[in-house]
Amino acid sequence: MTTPFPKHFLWGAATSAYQIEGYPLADGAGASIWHRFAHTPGRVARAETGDLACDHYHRYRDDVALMAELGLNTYRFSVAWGRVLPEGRGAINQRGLDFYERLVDTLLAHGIRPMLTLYHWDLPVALHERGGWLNPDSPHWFADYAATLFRALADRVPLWVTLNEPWVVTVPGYLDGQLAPGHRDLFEPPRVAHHLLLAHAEAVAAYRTLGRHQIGLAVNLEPQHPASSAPADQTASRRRDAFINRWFLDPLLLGRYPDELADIFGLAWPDYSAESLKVIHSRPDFIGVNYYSRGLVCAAPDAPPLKAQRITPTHAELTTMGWEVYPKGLTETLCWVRDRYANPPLYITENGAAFADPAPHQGLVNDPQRVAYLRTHLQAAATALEQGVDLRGYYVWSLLDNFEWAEGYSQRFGLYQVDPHDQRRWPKTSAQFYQAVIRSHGAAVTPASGSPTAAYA
Ligand code: GBH
Repeated sequence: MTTPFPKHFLWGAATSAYQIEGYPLADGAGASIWHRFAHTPGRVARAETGDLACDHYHRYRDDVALMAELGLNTYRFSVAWGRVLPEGRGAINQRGLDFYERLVDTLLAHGIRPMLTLYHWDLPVALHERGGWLNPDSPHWFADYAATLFRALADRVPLWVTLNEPWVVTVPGYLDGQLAPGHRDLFEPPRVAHHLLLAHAEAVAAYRTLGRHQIGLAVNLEPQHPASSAPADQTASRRRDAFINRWFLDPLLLGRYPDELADIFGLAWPDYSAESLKVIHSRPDFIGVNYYSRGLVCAAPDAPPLKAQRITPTHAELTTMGWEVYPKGLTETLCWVRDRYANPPLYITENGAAFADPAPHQGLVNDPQRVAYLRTHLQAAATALEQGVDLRGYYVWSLLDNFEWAEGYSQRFGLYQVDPHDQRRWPKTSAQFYQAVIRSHGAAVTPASGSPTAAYA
């Protein structure tokens, strides 16, 4: 069977440190803003925390064995900054660094290429107390931390991601207050965003002085569609597109922020120096796209600063996160990046869905909705490949059910079921499906016959 997936396509799964590791203070680690946030009453559903999570910190060998069983040839994980630098900067905590060295070596021993994310939202508290991402020194802190990891692991880790979803750090973190550090402020987000972009650019520059390449960042992208043909809804959807999809990629790849942002933030929008914008304007080696859904947008004059809001379509299939299942949007997003930003190499660094899975039956969790979600999104990726998108790999979010931030453990995205009170891992049918996809180099994405399960039965 023919497949549009190139021979050396990377087949992976993704996780992040605070969401799976557990024992966030073990072996001399410094606390992160997520540790603090989760331990603040009222912030996370049912007062759940990452204290135990999937105990991946101790069970990483078993988890790498699961990856090998799936047939993954790559795995995306993040490093907890505070395990390596408990104060965020200064003295290295060798025991923390050792964990990642062991993990990387175990992956390599199984032929699994590590993709290492330097920052997946867990800023050391010590740095937050110095202003965190609001401090103009924060880009240097990050670049120094990145350089520490490059020194230790650049010879063994071929793929690096600086930041995961700077938009989520900025907006839920500093504007809406839903995620750590939980600020609600209009003036902070534009400053945080600028420092994140500078942090990314400085880390990339440090990496390149080592003569290395394959460093990028991961952004959350979601096409924004107007809920009606009314001009007000169309304007609202364009504003939301600038706000979510172009806020970070435009300055990076085109050298300027979208005009809509100055309008959205009004007096809170800073007068950035041309010099700093020039530092930011730099092409990463690849863009990581995290895709989950689209936004259906209507005008909301009473909802500042965006004056636009997302509505939930009544007819559509929704995940338990309330996100519409919309595979076509993945093709649209990949083609949009290709056209707007001159065809950069791309990875789908996250794609997946939360559903209410049943308990395991005879050792297997039946999750037909996730199988369908993965199949249709992989088909959408195949369509993008056929249309000339330079897509190099795909990572399922996530390998394991894990700590889903403010939602705690209730939202389950894994290929393997994990109950935080009983650390056993149970495969889901989506794991079997993905294994068949990988084994067939993507051919099993398209069912061999009419039956939805025929391709991997
Ligand atoms: C990812 O972020 C994270 O990288 C990962 O850690 C997490 O576990 C995973 O997704 C699942 O949540 O209409 O304004 O509410 C998710 C990125 C960005 C997707 C915001 C949903 C909704 C925008 N999210 N988006 S809004």
